[in-house]
Formats: sequence, C-alpha cells, structure tokens
Amino acid sequence: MKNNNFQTFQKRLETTPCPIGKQSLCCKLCLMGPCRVVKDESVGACGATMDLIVARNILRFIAAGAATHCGHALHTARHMEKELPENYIKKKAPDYLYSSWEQMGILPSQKSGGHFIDISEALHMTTMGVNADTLSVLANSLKMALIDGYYGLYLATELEDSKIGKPTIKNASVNLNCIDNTKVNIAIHGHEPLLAMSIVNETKNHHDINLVGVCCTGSTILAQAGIPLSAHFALQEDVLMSGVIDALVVDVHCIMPSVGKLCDCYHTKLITTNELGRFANAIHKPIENEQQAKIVAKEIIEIARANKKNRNPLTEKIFPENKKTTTPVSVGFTEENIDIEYIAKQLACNKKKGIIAVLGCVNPRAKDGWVECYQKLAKDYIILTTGCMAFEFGKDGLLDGKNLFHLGSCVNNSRIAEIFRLVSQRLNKKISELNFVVSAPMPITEKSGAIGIFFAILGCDVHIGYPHFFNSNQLVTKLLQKTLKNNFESKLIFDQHPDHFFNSMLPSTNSTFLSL
Ligand code: BF8
Repeated sequence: MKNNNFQTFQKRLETTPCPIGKQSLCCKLCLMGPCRVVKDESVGACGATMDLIVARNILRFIAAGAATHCGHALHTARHMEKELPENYIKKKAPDYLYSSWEQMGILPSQKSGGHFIDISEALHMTTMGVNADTLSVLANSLKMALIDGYYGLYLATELEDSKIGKPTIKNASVNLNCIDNTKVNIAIHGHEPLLAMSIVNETKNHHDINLVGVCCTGSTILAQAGIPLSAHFALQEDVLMSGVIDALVVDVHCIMPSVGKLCDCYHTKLITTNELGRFANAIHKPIENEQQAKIVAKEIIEIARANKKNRNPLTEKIFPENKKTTTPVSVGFTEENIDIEYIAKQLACNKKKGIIAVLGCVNPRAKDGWVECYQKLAKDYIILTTGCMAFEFGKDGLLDGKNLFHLGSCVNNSRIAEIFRLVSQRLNKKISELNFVVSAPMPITEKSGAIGIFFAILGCDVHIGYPHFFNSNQLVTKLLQKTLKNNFESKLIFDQHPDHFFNSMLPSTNSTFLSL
C-alpha cells in the first residue's frame, strides 16, 4: 500500500453512530438548529414537534431513495433515446390497489416525467415553515414510495430488460476468489448496467481479461451474462485490496467515497462513467448512449491492460485456489421464468407457508445470524432475494434455485412485486391476503426505506431488522401502522433478533387451504 494513512471500512466502523441522529430526533433543516428533540414534548426552535421532525426526516429519506431509482430509470431511458411513459402506474398496478391509492390521494403525477416534480415538492413541503401536519407528511412518504416502486424499480427493470433482454436461468459463481491474479482484472461497480453490458460484450474478444462485478451492476451482469460477482457493498474495499484490480469502473450509488483514496494506495485506475458519480482522481469517461458505450468499453479494456504492469508484487494478494474456491450459484430468475403455477400450488396446498422476499443491504452494524435464520425458514417458505442480501446467500452456497431464488439487483425488486401480483392473481386473492413477507434485515440506504414502504403499500408485511426512523417516535409509528393496516392490511415488523424473527414466522400462518 502506498498510503499508510488509509483507514479501512472495518476501522471506520469503530466510530459510534450519533445516538440522536440514529433515532432521527435531530432537525437540521435551518440555521437556527440543528435542534435535538430528545425529551418528550420538546420542540425545535421553530416549534416543530418531535413527531413532525421524525415524519419530515422519513419523507426526505424516502424521497431521496425514490430520486435515485427514478434517476436510474431516467438515465436508462436517455441511453435508449426513449421518452418516460405516461399513466405508467395505471398500466402496471392491480386495479384494486390503484383505486386505494387514488382514494387516499397518494397517486403521483401520471404525466411523462411528472413524478420528478412530486419528488421536488416533497423537499419543498419539508423545508422549515411549510407543512406542519404529521399525517400529511407521512401520506406524502407513501406517495414517494409509490413513485419509487413504479417510476424507479419497475421502469428501470423494464427498460433494461427491453435493451439487454430478460435474464435466463444459469449457473455462475460468486465471491472474492473470482478475482484472477493471472489475468487483467476489471471490476465493475454501481447500479446502472448499460455500459457494463457493453464491456461484457467487448470482453468476449479479449481472453486475457477477467471481468468481475460489485454491488448491483455486478448483480445484473451476473444474472444477465454469468459474470462472477466478487463482492457486495460491504466488501468493495476488499476487492481493491486484492492488489490486482487493474481498473475499477464505477457508475452511481453505493460506491464508497473511500475507493478513490484506496485506488491511489494501489495501482488501480479508477474510471467514472456518470456525470453524477465523480471522483477527483478518476479518469472520467461519461457515457450517454450506446455508441459512446461501445467506444468507452474498448478504451477501458486498453487502460486496464496497460496498467497490469504497474501492479506491486508486495501488495498482491494471491488467490492460489482461484477457481476452486469460488462459490457456485444459480441465477437469472425472473417473473417470467419462475414457476408461478408451482408456487401458487405450494401455497394453496400449504406445502409452503408463504414467500419471504429477503432484500437489501448488509449493514455491518446489524446483528449476525440472518442468513442462518432464512436458511432454516427456507424449509417452510419460498425465499426470493436480491441486492446485497442475495450475495450474502450466494457466498454461503445457498442460491440453489430450488428454495432460494436470485432475482437480481435492487431495482429488480419489481420482479418480486410482479411475482406477488401474479401468484395472488392466480389464487384469486389480494396480495395482502397471502403470506408474503418482505424482510430487510440489515438496511443501510435511503433506497431501502423507499423499497420497504413500497412493498407495504402493495399489501405485504415488511420486516426491518435494524433500528429505523420508522420506529423512533411512538406517534409516527402508530400513524404509519394505522394507515398501512386500514388501507392495505399490511404492517411493519421491527425485529432485530434473527432467532426471535424465526420463531415469529413459524406459527404465524394458518393451515387454511386456498382454492386454485
Ligand atoms: O441497490 S442492497 S448497499 S448495493 S442499496 Fe446498495 Fe443496499 Fe447493496 Fe444495490 Ni441496494
């Protein structure tokens, strides 16, 4: 390592999170603050109550999550030279849910791109001195989640599928040992996979290149082309610390700012490809369309190849067991190739108690034991998984495509929503009438908050396994739960203990047979 001052992720995690911010009891929306509202009845300098402050923080959190997924869809549409659709939610959602959302007044604009105005209005209404009605702020949080689900997850997935095709079921491999010190290693990290697919295609002509994925761009090229997935969010620094990554190509989301400095510690060339995701020390190669992507893909291969000679043998981690120690996985499941009829039968005959969708991040501050918990639950439930949690299952050899199904990246959570829709339709039930649980055991990002609430307004119970703003103020939690129960027959489950969660999941179902 050239820079001895670099602190690794593990080291940085030794800093304790702010106990006030962690509960969202801090308002920093104006310069009279930041105000801490830690005692009952305490208010901010402007008079904002604790529940209003928590609700506003929730709305901003979810709006930011929606902005990222909608930005992903927007970038993809631009890349494909397509307009954003109109009336998209009406076309995609079950009618009964659309009516509920309409009645509640949480439907966003249906005009092309109009949802971005709704996101902007969410920021507007949460500035100091605008909306002082906690329930209204929370209702807008549901609107942001709806935007996230359809104009983010659904639209990004649909556009990607139409551009690169729906994944097919295939065998692949995961974990850090996918990195091959004998070859030129290019790691592709981020969330928007269109350039990544051009690199995948170009690499077919270059046998000295070893491509590996990181995070959600990695999940997509894993599902799409069987490119090995080397790491999830929490292991991204480990990829670089192999000392043999000749180029790290990043787009947007979940790319730790630390990787800039870490690339400098080694010989790794950092290449940024999106105007939003800049690093001061990177080679910047923004791509906006397919033509540029093809050119940049070739350039990236040349940059990485030329850089291999700059490796420092003293910092190289050798992977002598290379091929043997990668973990085999079955990937590429979608709403179209998973057997809906079979799943419906399994539920109808009570052979499976329900479906658990295990989503989202792997927060190193959360409790251990979640993978084992779902492994045990897989005997009684069908488990669908995406994002970093899917990697967590994969590295432990559990993605078998029999009980645990890999559905792709985090925007591909729309595939899970579609499976819920299709299975419930097959059984002539509402989503809320079936035992569909969405579990985010270790959330980190704003995106995860938006996804969680999106599933709750579809009618799924949503489990959160790490302390969250959603549960930091009694009144806010009560209002949220009441709104979800009354309108969608769903609830949020806050449980940080894998064993307790496991026990709560087994007796929760009745043995009523459903008619097929
Ligand atoms: O979108 S699971 S840490 S990588 S946010 Fe990020 Fe969380 Fe991982 Fe993909 Ni999803």
